[in-house]
Amino acid sequence: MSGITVTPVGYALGAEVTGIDLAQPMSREDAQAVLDAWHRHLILVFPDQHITPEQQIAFSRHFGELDQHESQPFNRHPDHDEMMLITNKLVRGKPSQTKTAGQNWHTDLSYTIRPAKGTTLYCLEKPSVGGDTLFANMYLAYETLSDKMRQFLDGLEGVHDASLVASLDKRDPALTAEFKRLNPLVIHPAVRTHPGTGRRALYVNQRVRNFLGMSEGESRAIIDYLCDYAVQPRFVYRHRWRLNDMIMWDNRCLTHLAVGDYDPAEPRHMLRTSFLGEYVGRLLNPGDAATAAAPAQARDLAVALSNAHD
Ligand SMILES: O=C(O)CCC(=O)C(=O)O
Ligand SMILES: [Fe+2]
Repeated sequence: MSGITVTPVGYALGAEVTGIDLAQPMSREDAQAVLDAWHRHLILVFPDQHITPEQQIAFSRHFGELDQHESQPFNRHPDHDEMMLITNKLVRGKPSQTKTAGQNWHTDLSYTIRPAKGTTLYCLEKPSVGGDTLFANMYLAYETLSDKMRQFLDGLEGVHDASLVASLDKRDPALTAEFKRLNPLVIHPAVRTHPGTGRRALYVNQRVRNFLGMSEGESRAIIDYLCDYAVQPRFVYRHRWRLNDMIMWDNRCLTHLAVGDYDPAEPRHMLRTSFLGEYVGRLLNPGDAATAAAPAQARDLAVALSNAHD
């Protein structure tokens, strides 16, 4: 039996998990209990963890194959391709490329053909106040829309555009150009069924340029409406970081945002891993396969799917 305790910290989503030391190998029972809690609460907070990058990677591997970040020319961990630095500190003596990462509502790596199903983020340094992260429950967003709106959305696909990632203009221009080249336009369903829970969730965020078959003008009004609707306060959990918090969220059924509410002169330093999800995406233009960054199997599948839809 698992010895973990799960305590909800938000009504819409979020729970704290105690009674587990992530520096130790995880038992099968604990891994199952964490997975069940994750499916129920969407974001889990493990307070007061003292772990190395290797231990964070080992924990993450319980939940899926790890993204090697082929799509990310920015801030990979120097020793581990499975890890990214989300930091405002200098990286190898240079300004960090992720100091304003995540500052629009998004779900991780949705501009790739096999987006991350989950992400872990571990807090090693934090500002004296603020630097919070918001999370919104996309099941609730979908389930509370009208029947007509849900029927409309059920048939739609969104075009996800990496150039809509927040504050790319603040990053190194050469790396940003490479990032865009590696991440051509990708299509995902506007509503996804979560394989672990069977529930349907809205999969539209501020990185969607338009819906397939609709103009950008037509799409814009609907995307803006849905993005506003999905993040209303009753659907949101606000995470106020404590040092050594390790958190884990589900990108298939929530959207999140780094608020940026802190003094940039103070360090904020986090380590992140992402676990690969289902094969849901395909390239808008199959010709982009030559440059698209993705595990080979995902790329082959995306090209096959794109051709099938031509
Ligand atoms: O730094 C944060 O609060 C979150 C950044 C983010 O969106 C991410 O790491 O996926
Ligand atoms: Fe993110």
